[in-house]
Amino acid sequence: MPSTATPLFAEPLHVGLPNVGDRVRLMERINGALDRLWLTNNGPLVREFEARIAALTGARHCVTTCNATTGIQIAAKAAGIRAGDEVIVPSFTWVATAHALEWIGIVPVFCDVDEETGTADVAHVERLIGPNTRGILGVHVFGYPCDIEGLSALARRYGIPLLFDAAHALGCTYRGRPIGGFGSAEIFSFHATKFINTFEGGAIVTNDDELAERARAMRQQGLDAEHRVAGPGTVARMNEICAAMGLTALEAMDSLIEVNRRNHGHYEEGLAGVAGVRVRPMAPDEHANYQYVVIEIDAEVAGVHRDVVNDILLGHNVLSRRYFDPGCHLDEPYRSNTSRHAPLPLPRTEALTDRVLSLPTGPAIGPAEISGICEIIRQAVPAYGPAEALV
Ligand code: T4K
Repeated sequence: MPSTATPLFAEPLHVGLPNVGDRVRLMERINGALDRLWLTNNGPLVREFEARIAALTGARHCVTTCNATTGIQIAAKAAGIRAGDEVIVPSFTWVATAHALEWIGIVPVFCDVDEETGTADVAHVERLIGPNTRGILGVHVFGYPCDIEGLSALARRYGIPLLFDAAHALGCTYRGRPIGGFGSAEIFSFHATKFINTFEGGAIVTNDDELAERARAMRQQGLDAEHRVAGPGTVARMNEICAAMGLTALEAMDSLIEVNRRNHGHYEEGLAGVAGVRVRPMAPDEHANYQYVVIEIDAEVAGVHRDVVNDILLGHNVLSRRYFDPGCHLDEPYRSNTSRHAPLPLPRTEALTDRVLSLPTGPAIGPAEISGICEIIRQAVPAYGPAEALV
């Protein structure tokens, strides 16, 4: 940890502070659930939340879950992927993407990414397709949509399901269409740190009627609409309190995007001209939720490594996060068995993971805080030249 005598910020600035929305509305909804004494198992708030997410994404079905990790597992099973099958996933993601599969015996095989978008490199995905490949799981990392057209063409050619981990991508678009309606299914996260949160939660969104029906049964002990056991299942449903939070947060969605977009712009202005430092852009000509502000620090050009800047920020109470370093292929259990999980080196993932740093955003911070954070970064970069002391 750095030794900063006086931190610039007295209170910590977080990445991922929850967006709560109108607290009075939230409590009204929670009180309604308590009055009804209907707390879980497909209650009215969950059904309303599912309808809102389906409408927002333009997809026919939304099946909520207790989190996205379990959502990925259920979506994979509902798409017919079985234990022992291989699924190609990018290594540049939160480890949940890979662990969700590994935990149920599906083998994640890591592909490299396109450095500009951070998403799966379609050519590399194709090179990894082998006799045991039964699926592709793309990740719209930081809300940047995958090359959906390229991955869809591969999935069609090889006759395998295509899923998307859309944990970061609610409110984002691909070629003008909302994320949520692509591939066999897309999975959102509504964890507390996500753009729209339900304390904990997730959703499988799909246009496939049968996949939706299977997923709906699987998340509730395999019970079908007539309450008969139709197959194996687990318990992965969302409860009414979580849906109350989700509905309330959704009401604030437009203003959240506006705040995040403004903050993103302030960071771009504050770091403009700092050699070797850039704010990762959102996809051009698309809608984005701007939930993550991710900078890249090229150590050779900036004259300082990302980790040093991170330590300096932490010393000033700016709780930046190294999302996502290292790549999953270098995490246990995958790095011990690279011949199974990552048959090739992943040079672009490793270059990217060495540069990225997520910075605080959201309604809790504004231009003054961002200007302070940018000043800390500018002073940390020798290539930028000496600046006035902060403290
Ligand atoms: N796929 C992708 C691509 C994902 O990024 C994730 C989750 C998933 C799948 C799985 O989704 P879920 O199954 O969880 O629904 C955080 C989140 O916990 C994790 O959900 C998220 N990705 C990941 C990118 O970030 P951690 O371990 O870095 O941090 P955490 O949650 O302890 O706290 C992060 C920051 O947020 C801290 O500075 C404190 C602040 N915070 C956190 C919580 C929970 C708050 O201020 N309030 C809170 O309630 O993983």
